[in-house]
Amino acid sequence: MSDSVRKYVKKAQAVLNKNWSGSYTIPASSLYPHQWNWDSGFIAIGYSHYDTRKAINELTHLFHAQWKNGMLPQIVFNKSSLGKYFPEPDFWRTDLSPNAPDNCLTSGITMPPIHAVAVLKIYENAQRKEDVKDFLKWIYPRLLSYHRYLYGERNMDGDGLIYIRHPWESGMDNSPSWDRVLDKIDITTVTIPQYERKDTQSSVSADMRPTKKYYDYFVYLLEIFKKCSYDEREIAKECPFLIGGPLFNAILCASNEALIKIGDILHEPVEEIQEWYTLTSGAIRTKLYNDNHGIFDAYDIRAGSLLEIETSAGFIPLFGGAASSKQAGRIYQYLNSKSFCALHQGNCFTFPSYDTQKEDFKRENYWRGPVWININWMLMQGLRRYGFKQRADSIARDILELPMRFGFYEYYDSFDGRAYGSKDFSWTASLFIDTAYENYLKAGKGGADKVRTVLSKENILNEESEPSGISGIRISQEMLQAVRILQAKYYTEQGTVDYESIKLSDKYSDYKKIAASLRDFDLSLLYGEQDKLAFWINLYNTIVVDGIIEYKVTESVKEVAGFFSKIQYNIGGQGFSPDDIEHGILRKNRLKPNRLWRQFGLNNPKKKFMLKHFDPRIHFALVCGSRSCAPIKYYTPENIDDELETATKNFLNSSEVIFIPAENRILLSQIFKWYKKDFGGRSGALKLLQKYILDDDKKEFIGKTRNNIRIDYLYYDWNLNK
Ligand code: 2M8
Repeated sequence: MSDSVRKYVKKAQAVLNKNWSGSYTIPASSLYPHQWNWDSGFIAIGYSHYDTRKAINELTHLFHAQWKNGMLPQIVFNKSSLGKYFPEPDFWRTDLSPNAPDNCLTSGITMPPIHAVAVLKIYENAQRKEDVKDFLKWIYPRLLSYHRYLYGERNMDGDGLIYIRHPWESGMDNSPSWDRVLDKIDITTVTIPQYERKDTQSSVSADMRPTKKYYDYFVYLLEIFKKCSYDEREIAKECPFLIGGPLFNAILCASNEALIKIGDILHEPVEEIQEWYTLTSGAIRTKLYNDNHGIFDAYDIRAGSLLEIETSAGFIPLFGGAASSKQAGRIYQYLNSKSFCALHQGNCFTFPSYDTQKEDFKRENYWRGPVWININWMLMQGLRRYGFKQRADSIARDILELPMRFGFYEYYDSFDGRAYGSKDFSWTASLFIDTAYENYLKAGKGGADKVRTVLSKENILNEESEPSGISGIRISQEMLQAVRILQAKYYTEQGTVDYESIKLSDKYSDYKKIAASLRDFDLSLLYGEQDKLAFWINLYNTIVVDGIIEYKVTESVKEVAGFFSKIQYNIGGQGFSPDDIEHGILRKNRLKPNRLWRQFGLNNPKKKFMLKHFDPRIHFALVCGSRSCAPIKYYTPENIDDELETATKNFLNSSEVIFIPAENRILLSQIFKWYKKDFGGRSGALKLLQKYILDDDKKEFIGKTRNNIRIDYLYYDWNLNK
């Protein structure tokens, strides 16, 4: 991990320390002085990377307040902080319920059930698994009882679509999703008790908080709960707000999956949980998906209809694996539009909480537009899960960049990233830590550094197959055609490679035959510079794929020592390795990083194949089989110039470039360190950035600060680009 990211991980840890009460972590001192339900789940995930004990304490404290019917309350009140928040226990009156816990003060509603996901993370990230086993045994039945409560008490039709009965239960309290339902409630004929809000008196501007009208509805719903003594059946009859939403249910799916894994670790039967997963994911797919706009909506149970409101919640089914692949494709299209910040769109920071094109989109008002880190974090994982790598990476960058630029705040402006809401917000800090570890620090944990095979001599990969029988220039044409077919079928749109499927396909055998024909290919037949550029770039990318398959690489090319220098294709009687192609031919024999000799020695006959011109944009097109490389693409001789422009633009606007203007600092991919000279040194790199970066503010920043910018380098993730 780069030192800068590490430094910010420390700052994030300081935020969590500041908010640590002794046995749990408050969300933020300005607005939220007690323990919050899903906040603690997210917070424990951050701790799991560096303080297992605290992660365990966080959830233990929360689950000590679990209700007797299994409900996990939204807030656990700290008796010594009473008087700073509304509503507090005197207003909730949970003592009216026989289910309320005996020794804790809590609210009478719940929140999205992220906790099993957090528990599994604690286990997975623990250095010593045995230290966590007791906790796992303690919390497993409690998690089960929480989920059983949801399936028993909040499952109106028994179809697994779990409902919430208050906007606060959604976690996205002020979301426009609820307006229509709340606006229908007639409160003119009922008396709303006197209450005094504390949130509008805090350091956070009242404009960013819900309006009085909506607070009246919130309070009104609480009155119903009290009238029903928190009896779920009574509430279900009385409450006008009963919603089966995509966020809550998708999180429940993810937690069911985690619970199954925890059950397996503890050798417990998990059939019941599997059934829950099937039910809820099915209900999301069939009941909540709205093909009209390609997103998941919330379902208003009272009205029996979908609430067609385009919020970030509608994308989260990807996180729980609940979307079908067709639905995921549609969602992805919508996500990749101006509405939710298309990839590399102007100044837009992903991922707004509400469609930016709607008239009532609000930049500053919480849950009505700004970017939230926890939603980003879930979407990032959902996108990865469905193979949308590039988009997931760009969200990872925003998760890191927003707090690094603007501080660990509650939420951020989608257009200029300005920070809003509470300062020093805990889940922003903890999910920053998780993202930093998962994307930078821990990268390589899957064996990226373990050498399994040592290649001590040249290994020709196109020696075994029978050649296809073609000859002359057709060999290179057919070769490109075969690569194009492989890319169309097995390179994802996001630039990752489906190695497992390629290996078994006929197309790969066809490709191998054509690769075998290269043995008789006369390279002097390649004439124009464009043709050569496209030929060599495509060949480099494909020999890497071929080598990965041949050597059964599972986690990283680093498993095979000598990968880039010893695997070769025999072309016209001479062996060409990826290093020959990159450092010899394409880089015109410039030095390879950390090596003192040139790829082609004085009398090396391959020298004559070096390109006439060196184009630094090749660094954004060559794919070394790793996550930090550019996404893999096929390059055409006719359009190679435009294609290299696009590849460069994509790479420079991806998570491999992070701006921290407050510190006059930019974090760049290691590629810029290794190939500093190729880019014309520091000033060349800055010029390149200024040319290709899309965000106007960042362009201006480079222009103004050029001489004082400090450049640091990000961790290079060598895990396989699968
Ligand atoms: C916000 O909600 C609380 C009520 O639960 C509030 O506005 O007072 C939401 O952002 C919610 O998702 C979050 O858990 C809570 C504490 O961070 O604040």
